[in-house]
Amino acid sequence: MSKITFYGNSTSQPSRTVAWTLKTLGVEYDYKYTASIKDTRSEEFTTKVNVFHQVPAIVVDDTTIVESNTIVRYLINEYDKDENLLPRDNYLERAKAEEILDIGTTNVRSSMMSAVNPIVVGPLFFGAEKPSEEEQKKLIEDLNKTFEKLNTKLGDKAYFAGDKLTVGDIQIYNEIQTALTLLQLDLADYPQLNTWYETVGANEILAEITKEMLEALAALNESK
Ligand SMILES: N[C@@H](CCC(=O)N[C@@H](CS)C(=O)NCC(=O)O)C(=O)O
Repeated sequence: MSKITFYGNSTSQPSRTVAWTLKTLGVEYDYKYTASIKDTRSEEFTTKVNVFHQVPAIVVDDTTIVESNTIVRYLINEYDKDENLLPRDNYLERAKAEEILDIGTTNVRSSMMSAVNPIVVGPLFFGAEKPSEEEQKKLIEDLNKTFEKLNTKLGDKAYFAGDKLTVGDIQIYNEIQTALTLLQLDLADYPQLNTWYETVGANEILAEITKEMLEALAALNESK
């Protein structure tokens, strides 16, 4: 079996998706806690792990892989023989599920970040000025449009790709969870999405990872 080293941290949404995949598949790995900015921009990390200074990253024996979706696809191809996290042999079913994974890191992530960065991350961690009340309202409205679209995309399905949880649900959950927590929002106006959010959040491994995120966030806030 290959030796896997995982670089990440629990406040990073895509790192949580990789952590969930490793734990759910029961893959053994060494964890190297890597703080965003402080560690990711260190010379050691950028020369040895990821020149783009981002987590998550995994090293499989001597090969480094970055980008959360590439990492989870690799882990699933290698270790998910029973097709628990993504369909394997039916390419159309696979594409339906992978589409959700990619929507998580493109549309959903950019929409969350467009609100979370200026309203919370910039002012809290980089001393940036907070946008005006009016600007904040507009950013939240844009975010709500994404929730509305996700609600429509979900329709009456239990999960985004159908009646089975796939790793794309986890990727989207982690992005939404960060936005709801940092911006103190809820999904009450999006009933299907709200039910989905509660169902996915009850996954035992995910709940444990989310708890770690909330603890890490509280510690970060205290240190400010
Ligand atoms: N598309 C990447 C996004 C990775 C990313 O944005 N990582 C952030 C943490 S969530 C990071 O490491 N930032 C540190 C930095 O920019 O130095 C993925 O899905 O893996």
